[in-house]
Amino acid sequence: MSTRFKNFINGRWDTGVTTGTSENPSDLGQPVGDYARADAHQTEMAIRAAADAAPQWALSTPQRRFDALDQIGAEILARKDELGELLAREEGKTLPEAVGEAARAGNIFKFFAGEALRGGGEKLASVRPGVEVDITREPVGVVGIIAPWNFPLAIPAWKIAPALAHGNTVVFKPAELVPGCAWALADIISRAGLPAGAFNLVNGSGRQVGQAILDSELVDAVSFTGSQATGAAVLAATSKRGAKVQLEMGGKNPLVVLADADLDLAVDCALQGAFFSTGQRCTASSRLIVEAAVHDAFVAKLRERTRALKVGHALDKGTQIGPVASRAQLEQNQSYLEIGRQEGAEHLLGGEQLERPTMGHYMSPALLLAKPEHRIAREEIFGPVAVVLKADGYEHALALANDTPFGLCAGICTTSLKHATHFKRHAKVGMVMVNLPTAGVDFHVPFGGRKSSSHGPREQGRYAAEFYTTVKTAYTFT
Ligand code: TXE
Repeated sequence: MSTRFKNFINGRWDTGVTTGTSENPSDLGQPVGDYARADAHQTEMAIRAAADAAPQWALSTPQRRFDALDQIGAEILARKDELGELLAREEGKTLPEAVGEAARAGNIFKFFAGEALRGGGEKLASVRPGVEVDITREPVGVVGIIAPWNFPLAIPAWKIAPALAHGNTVVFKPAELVPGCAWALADIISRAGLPAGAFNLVNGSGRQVGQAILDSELVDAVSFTGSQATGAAVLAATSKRGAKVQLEMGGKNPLVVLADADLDLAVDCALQGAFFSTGQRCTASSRLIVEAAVHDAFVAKLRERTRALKVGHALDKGTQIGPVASRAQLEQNQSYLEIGRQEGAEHLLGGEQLERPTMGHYMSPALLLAKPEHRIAREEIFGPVAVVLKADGYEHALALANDTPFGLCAGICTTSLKHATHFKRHAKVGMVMVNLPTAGVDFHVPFGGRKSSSHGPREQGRYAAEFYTTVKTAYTFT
């Protein structure tokens, strides 16, 4: 098989130093394609190209940046079905989820096309006579973007689009599981009229490509989404040399169900939040905290609905839960189920590895009754595994919800305005949902968390400017 998914460095498509294969987790017999893997040296060439292009792109007109991003967004939207199919084959989420993600990526580029025009600044009177003060935002420079595999179009889009919109140049390193999606995005970006080097795609390992981005003095800022362990390494490396850094590192998101909730709505929220996208979302509702009065009724309903979910090939009509994205992730899910059993959690259903007509990483969604101190109730599993915790009442539920090192998202199902309002105020997270699953966010508003979930300014929406620009204050005496 010839290398289909190449790197894009300094305006040219390049082979790597080695070749990797992108698997199809629904059908291991039908790989998606071969891809070029770069080493540290090739990564440095991409970084140099981005640094050389930075002054020109920083001074480009807002119209030029608008046109480029608008064109990218329009093409993604026009081809969302085809891109969605590629995404479903490569990452394993169902076709409707994948097409929805492609559309989100297109909308993100469209939104940031508008942001290029809305730049602006402030003019203030000085405290000194005859002096004027201008406050403007300037690009940061070269941005290194290190992305995970679980949203292979949307997450790169919500990092690349604001970077370019605000006049930065980009070196993008995708996760190794999803080079096809990265290539498709780069292919579209390559035709948008950017100067050579303004956008670069470099596939390869975190150890080589990722590390070269972190260590380069030419990279002014790094935006990372991935695991906590890698996030800590990214923070250490970038802090050492004083680069700007933004980290998104997942969650253990609580969904509180109070006794006054609409129980069917609450079960819907739990089912969607915990298991859709095979539970591989940083915003997944992985801790279901249920008030004692409705605990048994809620668990019984959720159990029935979970049992009925159809696990299958990502492209099959009727599949609700696609395969787990990789063997390593499947093994991690299985090992957490074993840890749960050893800790004394009550395994209610699911977690079996399933056989389907094609060989893939299929696993049924799992539900367990756990205690707050269990590891399965504290650590991010990142699979179709949810735990139920029992709460005595609202105050106890809130305390359990906040009893976690993470702080990305929290949800509550209730018909009480008083409790909903209190929860919005007191949940120690970056995002709160009322009568909605914890997963499922808009593309035009800030995204991010607190505590171990996030570090640095928010992503997405107007707030993205905090990371992708630096503020300049200019004084003029006239
Ligand atoms: O993540 P990594 P992986 C969690 C989830 C999952 C686990 C492992 O629990 O099971 O992480 O997934 C790059 N320097 N999440 O291995 O390693 C890497 O190549 C620079 C949750 O995919 O964090 C990839 O591009 N970069 C999360 C990116 O970092 C390095 C989403 C993320 O990979 C690097 C993904 C290094 N030394 C995983 N090492 C969420 N909650 O959204 C790796 N990378």
